[in-house]
Order: sequence, then C-alpha cells, then structure tokens
Amino acid sequence: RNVSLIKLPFGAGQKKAGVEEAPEYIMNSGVDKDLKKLGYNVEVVDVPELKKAPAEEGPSSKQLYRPLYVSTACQRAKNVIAGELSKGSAVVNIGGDHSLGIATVSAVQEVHPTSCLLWIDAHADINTPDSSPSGNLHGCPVSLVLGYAKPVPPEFEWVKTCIDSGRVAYIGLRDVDPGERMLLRQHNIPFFTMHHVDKYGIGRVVEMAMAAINPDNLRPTHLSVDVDSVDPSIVPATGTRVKGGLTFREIMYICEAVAETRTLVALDVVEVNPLLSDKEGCESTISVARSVIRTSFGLQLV
Ligand code: DIR
Ligand code: MN
Ligand code: MN
Ligand code: MN
Repeated sequence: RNVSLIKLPFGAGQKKAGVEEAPEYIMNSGVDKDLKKLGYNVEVVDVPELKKAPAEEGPSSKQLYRPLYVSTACQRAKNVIAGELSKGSAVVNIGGDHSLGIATVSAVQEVHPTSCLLWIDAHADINTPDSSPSGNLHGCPVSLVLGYAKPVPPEFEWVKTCIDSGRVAYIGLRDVDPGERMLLRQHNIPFFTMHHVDKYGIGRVVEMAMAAINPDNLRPTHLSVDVDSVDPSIVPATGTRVKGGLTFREIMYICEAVAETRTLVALDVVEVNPLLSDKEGCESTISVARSVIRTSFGLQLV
C-alpha cells in the first residue's frame, strides 16, 4: 500500500501567522519513518507554491479574509491531492489551516465519490460566507463542499457540491456559532459534542458516528483532524484553543477505530501552529499530530 504525505504550507484561511510552517515541523518529527516501519511505501509531496499569495485580492463582496488566496491555494492543493489518490495511494494532507478542507474534500470526493467524511474538531467549520462571524475561511469549508453557501462567492465557483449531509459526521464539537447550529439541525448532520463524549464514552460515540455515515464499512473514509479537537493542555500550539477537548486516549481511540475499518483513504492533520506556544507546548502538539498519523494507519498497541 502506498501513502503520499502531502505538505500543504498554507495559512490564509485565518489570521494568525505560523500555521503554514507546520508541515515542516510535522514531517521532521519522523512521520515518514513511522509509516515505512508500518510497511507502507511512502512518498513525500511538497506544494511550496501555496506560500505565494496572488498580487491582488478577489472581488468578493462578503467580508471574507483573503478569498482569492484561499481559493487559488485550494485549487492547487486539490489537483495535487486528486493526482495522488488517482494512483491508488492513500493521502495524508498535512496543513496548514482547515480552509484546506475545501481542497481535501473536493479531491477525495472526485476520486472516491462514495466516501464518507469524519470531521474531528472543536468547531463545525460549516459557516457560510454570510453567517461567518470572523470572515475566516477555515470556519467555512464544510458549507462550501455541501453546497450551503448561497450565493457562492465568485472566487469559489469552481468548488462542486460534492458530498451530501448523510455522509458527514462530527466528533469533538464545543464551540459552534448560531448559523452553524441552524445548518447542522436543518440538515440532520450527525454531530457528537464533548457533552456526548462525556455522556456515552468515546467508544459509543465513534460507533454511532460510523454507523451513521459508513454503516457496513463499504465506503472509503476521509478522516479530517483539526488538532484543536484535542484538549489545549496537550495541544496548545493551535490558533483557536477551546477548553474541555478530547484526551490523548480519546483522539487515539478515534484513529484506532478508523484504522480497524481498513477503509481510510485520506487523513487531514490541520491547524498546528508552532509559533503559538513555547518549545514544550510545541513538541507536545507535534507529537500528538504524529501519533494521529501513525495510529490512523494502523499502529498496533501490542
Ligand atoms: C469560528 C472559529 N467558528 C469561525 N472557527 C475555527 O471563525 O468561523 N475553526 N476556529 O477551526
Ligand atoms: Mn477547529
Ligand atoms: Mn441536506
Ligand atoms: Mn477546523
């Protein structure tokens, strides 16, 4: 089995500098060696042109932050990711901020059109350009790929409505905006907040989420991990920390359960920002990101 590690140094989906440096840090932690040890053929793919901003911003009338830059980067990233998937490889998309979800979901759905999406995040990232309180596109990727952004900002007309609400589930939510809450309920999207994790335990929550979007494990799985889903005590190096997150074992359990299905085709690891913490906090954050990758690809406990 081939795995492509795709470095996506991009951060204009939000306003804090540093998240575009994360792919370098995460790669240097040795994730390629980890996957080779597990028996995979590993290819490292760099997309350095994501760091280049367009000369002028777009005509978007919405109060969006750098829509043309995000759109251009996502279009590039999508083509690279789709190219790797088309060779039959699994991909690890190493961000970068979560606006890259526009690219990862578009690519995965193009090559594996029946796949399901498990979104692990403190946030729902389903704001529309109209409902977004921040204007940051890392809070909007899910609404764009579900086709809920109406009208679509001109920069994002290339984004296809490529997945339906029945194939998306969330785990880890604890900071959802009013417009997002409405969309989640209106479209019956299965979501499991930290309240549900406390109430049912992570085992039942993962079981319920997977039963909703991939009942017989017949669909390829796309696991999108925003590291801010994990508690800031062990993941402090991220842009929007929210207290009361997943424990180390809970995020590992999610990755183990996905690995067990043997359906994983794409893993996103996003929102690590090495500039937002001290050395110790940064090392802890990157070690969690590294563990997410090797565990999702089947590291055995014993
Ligand atoms: C907030 C924060 N919902 C927004 N989103 C974040 O700006 O739309 N997502 N931080 O990771
Ligand atoms: Mn988040
Ligand atoms: Mn719907
Ligand atoms: Mn996110």
